[in-house]
Amino acid sequence: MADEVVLLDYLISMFGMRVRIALAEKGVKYEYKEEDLPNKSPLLLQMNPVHKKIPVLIHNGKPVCESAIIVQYIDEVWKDKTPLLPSDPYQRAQARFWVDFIDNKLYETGKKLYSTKGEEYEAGKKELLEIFKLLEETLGDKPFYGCDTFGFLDLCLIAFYSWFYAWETFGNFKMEAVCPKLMAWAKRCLQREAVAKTLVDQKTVYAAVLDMRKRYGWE
Ligand SMILES: N[C@@H](CCC(=O)N[C@@H](CS)C(=O)NCC(=O)O)C(=O)O
Repeated sequence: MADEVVLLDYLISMFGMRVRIALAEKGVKYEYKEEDLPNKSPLLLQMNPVHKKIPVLIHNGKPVCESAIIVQYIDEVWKDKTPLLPSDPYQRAQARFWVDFIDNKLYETGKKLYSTKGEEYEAGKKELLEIFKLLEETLGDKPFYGCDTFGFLDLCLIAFYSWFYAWETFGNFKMEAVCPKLMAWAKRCLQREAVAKTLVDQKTVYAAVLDMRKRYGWE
């Protein structure tokens, strides 16, 4: 019986984009269902009752939640296609460590640039630039985090690329000046079809952030 794969998602979500890149890398066909996050569907509430967040992958009726866990699940289930996680246990642990770092730091820090003012904004901007410099240092002179090939950590980080323009604009800085090697890495990732066709245009994300600022009174 063919796999039934449904993805509950939200177009500009970096977490959702991770899952879409992984599905594209593996060539998995799926049904995409866009959520209206202020009015979550009964299906989302039923499938992710703990966090009530997208993305949720529903595989043959069973939900898998949390983007990094979903990407690892996809890698294990569709293992005949190019693997995403490193085969070496130590490299795998390292990749998971940095994805966890990104998950704990990047989204919340980036958010401060368009949702706060004054000291909080300044501290957020400083921290964001430090995070990018640290991520650049971690990459070193390798072409990808997965060494010679695009892998789990590359995938989980490049999904944030669509948000770079919004952060640069609200933070009044240029990624190219802060972390040129990281930007060269991003360009290499963008050469992959699965990445290029999945990432949402940066100006679309910026417009959505402007809209969010109005809606939540962050202006
Ligand atoms: N740690 C989660 C984060 C997912 C997340 O924050 N999703 C947001 C959209 S980007 C969401 O569903 N927000 C709805 C809400 O918080 O009510 C993951 O990696 O999947």
